[in-house]
Amino acid sequence: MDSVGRWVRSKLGFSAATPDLPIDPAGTEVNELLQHVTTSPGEKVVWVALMGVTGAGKSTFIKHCVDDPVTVGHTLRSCTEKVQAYMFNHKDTKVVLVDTPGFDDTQRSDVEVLRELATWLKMTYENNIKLDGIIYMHRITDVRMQGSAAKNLLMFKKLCGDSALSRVILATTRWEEMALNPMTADDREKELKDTESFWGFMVKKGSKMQRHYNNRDSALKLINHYLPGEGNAGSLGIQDEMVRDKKGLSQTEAGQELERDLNEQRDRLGVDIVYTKQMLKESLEVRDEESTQQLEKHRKKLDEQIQKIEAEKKALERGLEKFEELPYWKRLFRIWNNEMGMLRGRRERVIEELESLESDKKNVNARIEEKKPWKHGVAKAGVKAA
Ligand SMILES: Nc1nc2c(ncn2[C@@H]2O[C@H](COP(=O)(O)OP(=O)(O)O)[C@@H](O)[C@H]2O)c(=O)[nH]1
Ligand SMILES: [Mg+2]
Repeated sequence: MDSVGRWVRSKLGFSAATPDLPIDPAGTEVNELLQHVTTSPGEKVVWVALMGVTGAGKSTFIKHCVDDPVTVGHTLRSCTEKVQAYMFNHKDTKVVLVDTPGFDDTQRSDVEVLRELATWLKMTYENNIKLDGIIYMHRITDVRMQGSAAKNLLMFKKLCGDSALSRVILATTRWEEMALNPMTADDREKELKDTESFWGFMVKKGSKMQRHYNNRDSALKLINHYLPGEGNAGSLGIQDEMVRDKKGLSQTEAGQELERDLNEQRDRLGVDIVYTKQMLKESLEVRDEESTQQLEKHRKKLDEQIQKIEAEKKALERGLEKFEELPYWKRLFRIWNNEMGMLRGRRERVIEELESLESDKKNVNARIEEKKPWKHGVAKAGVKAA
């Protein structure tokens, strides 16, 4: 048996023939997070999630607050592949900012994004982590609420549910880009607020609107709404649905919305394929080879798209990944990956501790030096004699 195999056997004590991995490493991810966020007695922790379309400015916002660098997307590829938490200290409070992927990820389907988000939200909720706030970011430069902006907003509402809306801040970004058109920007902001299906409904339910000016002060001003973080934290709609009501992902409001969207896409493709087949039949009858070739190509493409949609629907139906149902190698990888994560975290903390001890040692040495009698003009001999 290779060394990895031996390691796993020794680690978990199962027989290689009938592997049985009893622990759920997804839980250890949250444990690791909690270890990082451990507080001394009396210290407060405030959890704030950032949501919104890719490019709205979530990672940049975090970068303004947290010293550790966050990858900031300068291209259309979305950078936040995973839900990621970042912590910083602000006014005697530990603030944890949670970066989330948008529902327009160029690398992943909406179903994958929802599964990722839902898994994180479920795990944290089960570990008693509640969100004090949710900041929804939107570019004031967006001319219309269409496409990915509209989809993200709709999904956000479905994830949140009504009861969390009082903890939501709707933040507009990129104001400096509207410096030459302040009236247009003001009009857009007003439209967001006055249109029921944009932000109107949420504002009525207690969400606040605030401009974010792309600097640290402005970011902290937003965070200040959630300080000191006593008793305001609560769950999101989807957390209640999954944990309290024990709904499967496809049964949640957000899951249903995605299913509706997938069905619509599939129906549209279905109509297209009927027309294409009809035209194909006609072009075959008149032996128009060029058109036949093109139509065949188009039909193949449609078939592929339909298959992709069907696969997404199945993934949604499967719901959250269950550890026990993962293939063997994936379970091993998860365990290894989490173990590595824990060890890296521990190493960081040990290094921090060592540095702090090193600095203590220096201070103590300096004080010893300082206290030596001859520093104060007392002769060594004199001290000996005494
Ligand atoms: N002008 C301007 N650019 C911004 C602002 N916020 C973010 N950006 C830029 O927009 C791009 C995407 O930002 P990012 O924070 O990665 O967006 P995310 O996908 O929401 O995390 C980056 O090039 C940022 O520098 C803002 O308030 N003003
Ligand atoms: Mg990002």
